[in-house]
This record gives sequence, C-alpha cells and structure tokens, in this order.
Amino acid sequence: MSRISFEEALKMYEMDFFDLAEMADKKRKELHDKKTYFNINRHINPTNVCKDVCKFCAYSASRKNPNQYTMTHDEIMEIVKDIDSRGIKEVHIVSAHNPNTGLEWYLEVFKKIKTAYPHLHVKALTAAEVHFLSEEYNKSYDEILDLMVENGVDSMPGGGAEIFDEKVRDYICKGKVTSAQWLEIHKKWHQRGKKSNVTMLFGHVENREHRIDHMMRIRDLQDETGGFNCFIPLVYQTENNFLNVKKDITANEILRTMAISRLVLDNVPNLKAYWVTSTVNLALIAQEFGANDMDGTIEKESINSAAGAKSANGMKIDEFVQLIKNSGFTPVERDSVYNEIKVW
Ligand code: V47
Repeated sequence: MSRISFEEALKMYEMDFFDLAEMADKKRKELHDKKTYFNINRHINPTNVCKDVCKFCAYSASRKNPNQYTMTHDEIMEIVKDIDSRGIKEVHIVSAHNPNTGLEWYLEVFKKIKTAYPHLHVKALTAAEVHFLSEEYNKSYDEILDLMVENGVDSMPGGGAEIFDEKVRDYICKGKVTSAQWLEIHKKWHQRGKKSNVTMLFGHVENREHRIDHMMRIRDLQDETGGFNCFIPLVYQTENNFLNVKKDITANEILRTMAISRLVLDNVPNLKAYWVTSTVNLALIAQEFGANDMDGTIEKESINSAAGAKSANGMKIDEFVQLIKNSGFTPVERDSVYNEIKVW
C-alpha cells in the first residue's frame, strides 16, 4: 500500500468520524490486536528551575509558579527506595533546565540508581535537556549522549518536541532546542542502538497543517533509524501558563488527530493515549482510534498537572487494569522497550 501523503493526511480531518476510527482501528488490530500496553512506572521531576521560558509551561518556576525546588540526590534515592515492592519497572526522570546545579547533578544520579537497582529501566533526559546541557557545559551532543550511556540511561523520553514548525515553535518556546536539533539528538541516540519516544504538543496555537508536518518529520527520521518506539500526542493544558489559549480543543479533534497519526506514522509501532493530558475517559476511547498504549500508573506527575491535568497522584494499578478491561481491551504490562511482561 502506498504511503499517506501530506495532502491525504490533511483531508482525513474531513472524513466521517467513524470511518476514520475504523481505518485507524484496522491498523491497530494488524499491529496489536486488542492488546493495550502499560507500564508500572514512576515519574520524577527533580527540579523546576529553568533558564528557558516556554509560554505553554506551568511547571517551571516563574511569576505564576514562584515555588522553586531542586531535589538532592538523596531525596531522589529516597523516592526509589522501595521501588521493587511497588512493582515499578521504570523511572522516567525529566527536569527543567537548571543552570545552577552542575552537570554531575544531572548525570550522576542515574549511576546511583542503576548501581542500587540494576534491573530498573532508566528513561531520562529529553532532547531539550541534552541541548541545554551541551550549551551550558560546552560539550557536543555526542559527548552528552555518551555520558548518558556511561551513567546508565537506558532510553530517552519524547518530551521537548512540541511542534516542529519553526514559526509556531518560535512563538511558543523561542530559545529552546530547535526542531532540527531535537531530531539530530534523537538520530544520534538511535545510532547508538538506543530507543526513544517522540511527543507532539497540540491543541494550542498550531493548526492541522502543523500537526501533519510534525508527523511527516517523525516519519522521515524513523525511516532512517527505526529508533522511535512510540508516538505520544500531548493535549495542551490551559492553566497557569503564558500562552493564554482559552478554548479547549474538542474531543472530536483530539481523536481525529490520534487516528490520523496512527495511519500516517506507519513505521512507528506504538501510539500512546497519554491519559494525563487527554483525561482517562478519552484515553480509553482513543483505544478505538488507533491507540494501543496507556503509558502507566506514574505515581506522581508534576509537569502536566501544574497546567491543570488531574494527574498529580498517578493511578492505582487495579483500577487502571480494570478500566482497560471494561472498555473491551486486554491490559498487557510491558517493559520500557515493549517486551511483554504480563497479561493482566
Ligand atoms: O515536553 C508542558 C509537555 C512534556 C504542557 O516519552 C505540556 O514516554 C500539555 O514529554 N500542556 C513532558 N503538555 C511530558 C512528556 C512525556 C510524558 C509521558 C510520557 C513520555 C514518554 C513523555 O509535557 C513537555 C511538554 O511538551 N507540556 N506544558 C501543557 N501546558
């Protein structure tokens, strides 16, 4: 089958809603049947002090969020202390771009975690953080990525991609890692035989063309490297930030975007319905629109909840599993690189 072009993808937004759902569902079934993957994980956000100013961000310390914090390594180790008894298989560690801590603060904690818990998967440092560390400490991307590997980072999360269109990007997060740099960093990571994810922040000032362009740039890099495990559309949360978008994106537009991404990104195996930003109910429905992954239980979340998402305390595993079952899908616990651990 020939690939979906930019124009065809754009036209899909005009399709009958349920026909589009059916097309995406067919693709989902081909790849994953009725399985919905999830991970028992813990998010840790060690500092909210940031030298960058992204208009959409409510997490970083600013006029709207004056409560600065930076965790010590001991505090981080305290969080992971009894990780095995909680069934946790992955820590997802993402910070703001704090110029006051030193490079070691960022990197050595991974080694400490890996030494104490060698079996735990460390997913850490977005390409935006890699770029920040490279500029701040005068090191090349290669040097930072090598240091990550040396210190025990297993995979990279997909944060910081936002929207690749340069004009929109300039408006929402000028000064941060550029689109080309974000993609270059992931390419270099993939060239080390490592996996990563890729996000898209939508529902703010971007339009449909910008979303399709974003997907096309991901598809092109994936053709080269095959290193992306998962695409994660993040629904923009409107509270406590400087972007000043008053109108929420509709469920219709969210689900269409998910379905189209499932079809356009024919080379990315997994599509995540990130319940944190979509709400749990819509994430469950998104399973009918191509999504086959629900992220995980999370335990604690600070970035999206700062902007209004109801995710600050994660979800209990039993409830999570029951909701997936009740919606007619099969909950499958996975590891961070999509090996199946247990059918629940
Ligand atoms: O990069 C910031 C986004 C991201 C807002 O790789 C916002 O598995 C919505 O990337 N509204 C961090 N989103 C979260 C992230 C992520 C989450 C889950 C799994 C994975 C993965 C990655 O949150 C940031 C930014 O794009 N964000 N502010 C906001 N107001």
